[in-house]
Amino acid sequence: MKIERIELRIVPLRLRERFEISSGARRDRRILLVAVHGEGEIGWGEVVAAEDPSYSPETTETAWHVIRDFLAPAMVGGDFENPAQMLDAAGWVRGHHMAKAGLEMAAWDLLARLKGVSLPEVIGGSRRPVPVGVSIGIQPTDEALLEKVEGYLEEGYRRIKIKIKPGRDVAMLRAVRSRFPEASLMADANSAYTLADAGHLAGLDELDLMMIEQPLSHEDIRDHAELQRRLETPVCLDESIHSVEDARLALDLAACRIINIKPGRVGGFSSARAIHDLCLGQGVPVWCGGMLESGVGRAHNVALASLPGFTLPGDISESRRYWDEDIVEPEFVMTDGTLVLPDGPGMGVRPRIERIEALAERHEVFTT
Ligand code: NPG
Repeated sequence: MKIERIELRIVPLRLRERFEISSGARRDRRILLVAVHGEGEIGWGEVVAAEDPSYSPETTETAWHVIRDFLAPAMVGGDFENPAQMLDAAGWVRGHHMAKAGLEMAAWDLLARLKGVSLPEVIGGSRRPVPVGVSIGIQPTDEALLEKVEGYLEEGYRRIKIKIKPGRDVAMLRAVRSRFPEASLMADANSAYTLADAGHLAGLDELDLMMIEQPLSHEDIRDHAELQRRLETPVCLDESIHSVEDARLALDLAACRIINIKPGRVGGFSSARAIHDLCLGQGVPVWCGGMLESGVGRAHNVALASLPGFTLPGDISESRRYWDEDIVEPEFVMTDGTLVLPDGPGMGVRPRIERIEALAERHEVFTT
């Protein structure tokens, strides 16, 4: 696989609704798209870093800098057997998983196109319908939340994730549970609590939640193990897991019973697959997280979620849950609570290049 040219674009897109989590709110995304050209085909990827460093230390701008100054120069002009080898060309670059993942996933899409197979197949999955869920940001009132939950259940989402923070947690979720006794519900705290809150969080145990995601610090694994001992509700780790080594430590310490795998957070499909394989071997369920992606990143997430260990619905909702108009065609439309990639080589959906070019606020091309 010869890498002849790498292109970066920032495409501003406005979410249909403001999305609030425990660390802050966002409405305007700056989607960082990667196009990797080689042997007459183009592979597409998305860097999922946010606009500010509130979820991860990476941002759109740090990713642009690291790709432009370090990653792209190490890769352009190279001839690689596979995307993992392409990443190795910049193996000395520490961290910056989201920047690396954007390139690596574009290279997987390129490889699939060159082989004439679908992206799910080339990474070890299959083109199957993937069950999906929806993530609801913190709402101004419980009534507004109940309305949202009802709407999404009617649309057919297979599970509902609700963002929580101190003061908007146990009582709020109790109201949701009593209105929707049968719904598959989970909570996501995005690191808003400490171990001192363990007694309070145990109040969730009567609500039959599928899990509580990342209750404690984004750097922590040890305290999560202590918290999991005190909770019946399964703990799921997200922010704390950056690599298969982190996942191994978390499972060895029983710090969680479920892992959220976001390919961007862990540095791409190769790393995501290693975590998936580890969890599958130990009977630990995984699901694919979301980062408010455009259709490009969504396609990669659907592909990843087709691996056999992804037994729980992911944060991979249909295009219209996020955007008035997506930047891929066809857009993602849910059928019976599932998404599937269209038939065809690579990620199946086509980036709408004219719209992308018209919207792009920055564009840079790297060649040899
Ligand atoms: O549907 O893509 C989606 C959003 C899923 O809740 C979601 N993402 O903490 O997992 C998260 C959260 C998030 C989104 C965090 C954007 C940071 C930025």
